[in-house]
Amino acid sequence: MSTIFSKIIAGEIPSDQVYSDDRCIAFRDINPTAPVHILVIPRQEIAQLGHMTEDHEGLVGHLMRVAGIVARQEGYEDFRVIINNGAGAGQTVFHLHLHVVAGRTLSWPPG
Ligand code: DGP
Repeated sequence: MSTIFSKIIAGEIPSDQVYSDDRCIAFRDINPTAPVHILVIPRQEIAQLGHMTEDHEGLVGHLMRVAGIVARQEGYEDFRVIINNGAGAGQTVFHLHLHVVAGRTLSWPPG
């Protein structure tokens, strides 16, 4: 099922895009939790990490590499990547996305 992120990929809803290639896009989260809070999403619709198949391994590896690219682009070598899988884990948009968070002290464990 399509989500608001499909509309962002299609350009039907504006976003503050910071990266784009043939497999994914990255844009600033509308509700940032840190000075840098970027979402990296595949162009392909995959609802959540737990629905990944072996066929998606290359794509998801690419998303991870792009997380590093966008963090460095923002001037940060230290950053955190978060994937919420399922409503119980805080997922609200069911189109796979990596949160890339940087620019403040990040405590551990996360909430
Ligand atoms: P999650 O809770 O892991 O599913 O994260 C979804 C994130 O998506 C949340 O941090 C807010 C962000 N978000 C939701 N709708 C929009 C939107 O229309 N534009 C942008 N830029 N971010 C959105």
